[in-house]
Amino acid sequence: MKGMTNKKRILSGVQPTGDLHIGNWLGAISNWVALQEKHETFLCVVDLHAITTEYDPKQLSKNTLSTAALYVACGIDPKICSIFVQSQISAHSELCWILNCMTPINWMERMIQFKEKSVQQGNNVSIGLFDYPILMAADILLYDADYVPVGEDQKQHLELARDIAQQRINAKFSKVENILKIPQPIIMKKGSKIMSLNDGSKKMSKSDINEGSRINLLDTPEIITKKIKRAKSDSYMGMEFNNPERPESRNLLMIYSLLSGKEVSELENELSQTGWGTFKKIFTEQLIESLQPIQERYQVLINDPYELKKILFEGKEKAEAVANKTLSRVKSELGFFEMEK
Ligand code: AQP
Repeated sequence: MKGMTNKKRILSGVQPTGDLHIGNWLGAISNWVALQEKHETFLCVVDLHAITTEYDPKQLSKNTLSTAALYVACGIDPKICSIFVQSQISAHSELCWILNCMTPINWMERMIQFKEKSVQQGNNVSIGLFDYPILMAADILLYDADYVPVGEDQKQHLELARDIAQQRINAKFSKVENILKIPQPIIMKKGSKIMSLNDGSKKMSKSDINEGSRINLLDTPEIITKKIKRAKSDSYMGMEFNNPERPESRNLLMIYSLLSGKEVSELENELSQTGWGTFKKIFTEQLIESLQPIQERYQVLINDPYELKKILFEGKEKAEAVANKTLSRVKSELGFFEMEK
């Protein structure tokens, strides 16, 4: 199970389901950036997950490339991380099938994200959406990941991956050594759940039908200004973090703190007498300033398809070698026929 280096290994990814928003960045990608130097990092664009809900085939490939370009634009260094596309490595689907057959259906019926997303979709819910957490377990377990940096919303899925690996594979089939490594979540305290701009009690999400509910990483300054102007506020004076009646104030303060590098307590003092109108102006300026370098780097890379594809090719080569090795180990331990022993 040893990796190519002594560094602990990380695996994470984002679905190319649309434009990435500041929740994906502050909750997930910025953590990858902070961890990449000290870890062996595998980052995938999880396009097989992206077809679990209604999608446009004309956009899938484009969104996949743009998601990968945004990883780099946000500070992921392709020289030290392997960036790859999930569907390019068939071991993900194959391990998913094996884990499907090992997982009790009642474990799946508890999954909150499925319950929430299936309500939105009415009669169109696919088996793929139900199976999403098992595919995610396969993604993680294939790489013998030590850590999985994700936002709060993915914590339950990670627990499921741990349970499948431990209880349904290792406990049942291991002979001497454990077959699968048990991964740990890394969920940062700050930014682990960025909320919608329209409703501070609801997660910011790519699939929210209301475009004004989120700030996308590629939104222009004009769009950002408009969205923040329309963002939900309240009738209180001054900005507060811990008042349960003010989830919108809490959310924007959290985002502002992450972008400016200032502590929330410091901001609360600074802004205790500031009204929403003034705060929204300061907030908008900060947001535009923080996103500008990401947008500039993105434009360079997206206009250089040769470089982008080279990054994804090299990432695939490294990732596939690791994934195939794990899959062979699992198949062998689970009793599948092998051509050569
Ligand atoms: N609002 C959020 N706050 C903090 N972290 C977030 N993440 C997503 N939304 C927030 C984290 O981003 C990573 C990638 O997420 P994903 O695209 O794989 O799926 P998701 O969690 O379902 O994200 P979305 O934006 O809500 O996408 P859709 O609407 O397509 O389902 C994960 O680490 C996630 O925790």
